[in-house]
Amino acid sequence: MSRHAAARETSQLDRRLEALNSATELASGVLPEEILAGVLQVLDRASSRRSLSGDHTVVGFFGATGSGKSSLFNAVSGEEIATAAVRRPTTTEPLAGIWGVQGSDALLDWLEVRKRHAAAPIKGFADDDTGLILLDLPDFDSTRAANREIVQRMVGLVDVLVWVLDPQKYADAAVHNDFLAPLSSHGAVTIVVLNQIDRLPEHEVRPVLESLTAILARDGLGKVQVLGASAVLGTGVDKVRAAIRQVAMQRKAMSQRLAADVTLAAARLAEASGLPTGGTTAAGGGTAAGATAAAKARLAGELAAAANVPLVVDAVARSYRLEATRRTGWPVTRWLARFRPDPLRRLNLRREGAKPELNRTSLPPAGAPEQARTDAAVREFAEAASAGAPG
Ligand SMILES: Nc1nc2c(ncn2[C@@H]2O[C@H](COP(=O)(O)OP(=O)(O)O)[C@@H](O)[C@H]2O)c(=O)[nH]1
Ligand SMILES: [Mg+2]
Repeated sequence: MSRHAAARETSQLDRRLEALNSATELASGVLPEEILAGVLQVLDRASSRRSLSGDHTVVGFFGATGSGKSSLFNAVSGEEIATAAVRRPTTTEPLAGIWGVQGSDALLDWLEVRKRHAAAPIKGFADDDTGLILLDLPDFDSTRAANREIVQRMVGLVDVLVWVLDPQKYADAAVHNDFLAPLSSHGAVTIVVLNQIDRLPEHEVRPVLESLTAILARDGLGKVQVLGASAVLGTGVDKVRAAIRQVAMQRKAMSQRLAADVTLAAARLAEASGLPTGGTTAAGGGTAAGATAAAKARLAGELAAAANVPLVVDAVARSYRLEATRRTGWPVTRWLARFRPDPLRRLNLRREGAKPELNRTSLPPAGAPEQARTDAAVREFAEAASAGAPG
């Protein structure tokens, strides 16, 4: 991605965060507290993450107990950084493998990752300026609540989510219902790995990958990358590495993740406020019908009537006819016309040398009916013009 495109993406994220902030302010006191708290958390996280290193991409390995997160973390890193466990206890604390150590401390402090390992450069994958941070994480289905909490928090913080599944448990409801489907808006920063493919008979690898792809499509992650791998044999590990490398090198995962958070938060706000979600009307995207020519004409007509314009028009017409008769008519009618009062003069609208600021017209003043008629006309116009716009 060019520097230019990256800047554009950043300013677009700026605008969306600002809009989400305004929406939250408008909704304060109107929508339920817990919805607003969730959105504020998104805004808060976004500003924290953006104030920290934008040159680092944080990639977390998530999955069920024994799926092979630690083993895959090691295989991708090319080092035995993490302890993969044949027996329990397993990973209880996040562990970071870092390429490009400079400037990642504050970011890791914010992530609350204490165990940090400066990893050796891997040719063609990551060297000192890749700015890549891999995180080995506890199991999302851990029996320890503290571990599950860490995972929940990390799911909300990392830039890229790598889900490590295995052939036994890849279809388990827990991972799909609790994590993948709710984060379907995060497809651009999600990679799914089916690990332990060495445990499957070769002819079953493809059907299982296809079945997993189909389940992910139902989660709303139809476009996500699905890779088969064996952390133990090393099969497919290059592809996992390449996928991670590509995301890190583009330097836009952070913005994409935060953008996905904004999308999700905006959808929740829209849902809570009873607006249709999805499609163009979600998140304030509705288009007002606008002021049609017919509505404008109706409004003008009503305002004119309330301001006595027809009365004046009528008086002008009659005055003109009278004047014409006086000047050009048959002498008898011309003579009679002299005794007819000028309708305009009667309205006090035709006094020679009249000063408008001193002389009031004799038009009837606007009373309650005219006021009501004006109000109704303006209301009707506003309603017609804003039809279809979100609340
Ligand atoms: N056959 C096979 N075993 C694996 C694979 N990956 C991990 N394992 C084994 O599965 C067990 C759990 O692995 P670990 O990496 O600790 O899983 P974690 O709990 O997800 O971190 C260990 O005994 C690993 O050796 C794999 O790709 N194939
Ligand atoms: Mg582990």
